Amino acid sequence: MKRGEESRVILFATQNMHKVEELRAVLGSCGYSVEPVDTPKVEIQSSSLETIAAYAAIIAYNHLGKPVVVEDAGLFIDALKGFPGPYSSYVYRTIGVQGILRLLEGVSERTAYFKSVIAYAGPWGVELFTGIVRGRIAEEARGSQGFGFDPIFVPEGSSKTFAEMSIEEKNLYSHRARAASKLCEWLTERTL
Ligand code: ITT
Repeated sequence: MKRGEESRVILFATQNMHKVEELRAVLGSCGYSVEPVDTPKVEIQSSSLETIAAYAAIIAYNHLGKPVVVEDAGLFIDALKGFPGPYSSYVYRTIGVQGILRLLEGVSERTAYFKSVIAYAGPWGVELFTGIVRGRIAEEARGSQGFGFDPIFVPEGSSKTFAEMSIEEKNLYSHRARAASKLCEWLTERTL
């Protein structure tokens, strides 16, 4: 690695390689590479994704001793008053996509949004970058790409679910890509 290159690598504490690929595509376009690191992501209980992500990033930074990104995301369904929101990971592992479809059986108000909070911790403290995409929950699961609730989420402006899109297409809409673009702007400003 050449001098200076190290600062162009963003370490990302996650177990989810789909998230890594999505962030790579965005940060690559502003000159940064993304490397997953196997640091424990400690998730405190909170109803705020910002709080969960900020704590997790600070703990990961203290553990690793190097600047590190953590991301926390969730699906907020209007008819369910924002459920599963910050509990999305647990709900996905328990009732899953089919469970959400069952909860919405006969419900015509199917609007929802995904929210992503990227927390970047380092000697500067912790910076937060958020992104939201509004859309609706499909009547049935469609597509095989992506992860989590992608097969049932249709973003505004498309008729496809995220699971029917390539990473590049999902990134045109996604909460994570929007948060990552803000991180890109911040990184670019700091290196000017
Ligand atoms: P980490 O290792 O980064 O924690 P994770 O998959 O557990 O990976 P989260 O804790 O942020 O991620 O959990 C968010 C859950 O919300 C995730 O398990 C998915 O079910 C769902 N989710 C978040 N973003 C999503 C996306 O872009 N597409 C589909 N589902 C998503």
